[in-house]
Amino acid sequence: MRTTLLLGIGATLLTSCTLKPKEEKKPLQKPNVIFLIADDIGYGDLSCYGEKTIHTPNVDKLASRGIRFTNAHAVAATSTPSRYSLFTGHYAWRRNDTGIAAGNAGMIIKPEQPTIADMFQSCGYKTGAVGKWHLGLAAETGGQDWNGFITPGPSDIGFEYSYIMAATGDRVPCVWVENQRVVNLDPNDPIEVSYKTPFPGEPLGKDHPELLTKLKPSPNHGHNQAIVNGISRIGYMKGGKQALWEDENIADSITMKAVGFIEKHRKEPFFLYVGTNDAHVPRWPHSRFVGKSGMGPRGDALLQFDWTVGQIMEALDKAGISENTLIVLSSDNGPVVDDGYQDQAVELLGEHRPWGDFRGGKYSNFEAGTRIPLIISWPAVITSGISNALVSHIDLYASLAKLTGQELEAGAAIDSRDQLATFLGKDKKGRDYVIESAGTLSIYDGEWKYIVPNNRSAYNKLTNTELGNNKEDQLYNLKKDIGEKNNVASEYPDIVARLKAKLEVEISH
Ligand code: NG6
Ligand code: CA
Repeated sequence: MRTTLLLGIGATLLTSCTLKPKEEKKPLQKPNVIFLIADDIGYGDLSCYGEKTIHTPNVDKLASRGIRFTNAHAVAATSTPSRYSLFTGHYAWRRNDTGIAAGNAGMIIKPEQPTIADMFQSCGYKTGAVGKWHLGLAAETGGQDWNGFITPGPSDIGFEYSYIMAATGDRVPCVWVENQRVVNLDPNDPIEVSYKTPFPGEPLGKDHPELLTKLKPSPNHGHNQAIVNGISRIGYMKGGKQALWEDENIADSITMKAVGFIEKHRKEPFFLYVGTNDAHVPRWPHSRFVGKSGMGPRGDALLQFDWTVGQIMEALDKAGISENTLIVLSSDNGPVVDDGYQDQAVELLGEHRPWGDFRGGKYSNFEAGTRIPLIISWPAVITSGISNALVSHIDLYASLAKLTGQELEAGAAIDSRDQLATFLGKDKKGRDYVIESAGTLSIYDGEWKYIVPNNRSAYNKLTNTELGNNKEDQLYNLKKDIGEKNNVASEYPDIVARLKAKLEVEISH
């Protein structure tokens, strides 16, 4: 089976986009594929993207071996819809239930819906998901058996192995779930989770600030419910004391499991999704990073992310599989400084601009919400460089299906287009346009960006983010006005009409 597929791959590569191995060595084996998806890391948070204030040497090394995209877009400005779209090749905004998921949300991707992991699995890859999940577990909200086998779960949507946090670092349950069972659970101390009702006798952050020994929530942000490791969270939780994660070990745990997966499967093609936590709140990096950035926990967490990248690259080198491993490094959405805890991110930011030259940030329709770093490296095939091509996460599914020679099954990845040549640096243009979402939709064609009018608030006072909402049409020329300062919709009604028409065609699909 493997041999046939291998021949298929070679043929696909050569016929579909006239790619060849850089040097005429042996025929290409199917590449391993790793998605390394950071959480809330912005365009300006990695030194290879030009900001001078933070130093991320491992990411920069990866970029120097691969292609660094300057015009790459996530589908959404928050995690759940962004990751949903990445995994399914289906725009999250087509559904009304893909907003930020609670820690006890039911599976957002239903087992019958094809995913990129299914696609890899069906062509013989070993598949794994490690780290942040945030796509729900079990058939319905609140339906998880936290003390038994949690099903359906990652294995039902293509991930043979999984080691995940159910939602986010700031949402209960604060435990690792490995192959759909809570790790280290003491059966005599069962876990209970609720997003509605507190558990009698369990202290809450809002009543017990003296128990918040690590981080206190920012005023008015919530995050003042269950207390785990001296940090209050969103949601209520009881029990499972032995299973609780230590926040400072989250990056180590994710990295160790990712490296373990690589070692175990080094002799067979694999697809590994690694969702890191780091810059997402609560930011509590390991002590070896503390104080190293001069920017407090957020900056230190960026260094921690860089360390994870380095560890993964080193594991690939040690396993002798660096050359033929395709790494996609990106972020789920743009950056945010104060996202709910008093961690001094605002006070210590200094000159650092996590959003680069862009306006807005996480949650925003302005560019910084969804303009994300993207680096793709595959030393055996890709010639390194920078690409200004317009690309979106949505196309990774169809493009990697093309790479592996797979036909998309009926109904799979309906919004995903084959952009393999662009992702591999051969095509410099990319998509005609991308669609972004943050409560409303935007369409951007590489020059003009149109944001659909809406009645939502223009500003998120909690996070200090300009959200890009407006009752009027908004049109920006990003070639001349990268910071989206001048709304020129009234001057260019024809361009507004053209972009609106394109968007409507997409919406009606
Ligand atoms: C928000 C949280 C924020 C963060 C976000 C999810 C409040 C006030 N803010 O609702 O702290 O958890 O959800 O972030 O609750 S994401 O990157 O996972 O989408
Ligand atoms: Ca995120």
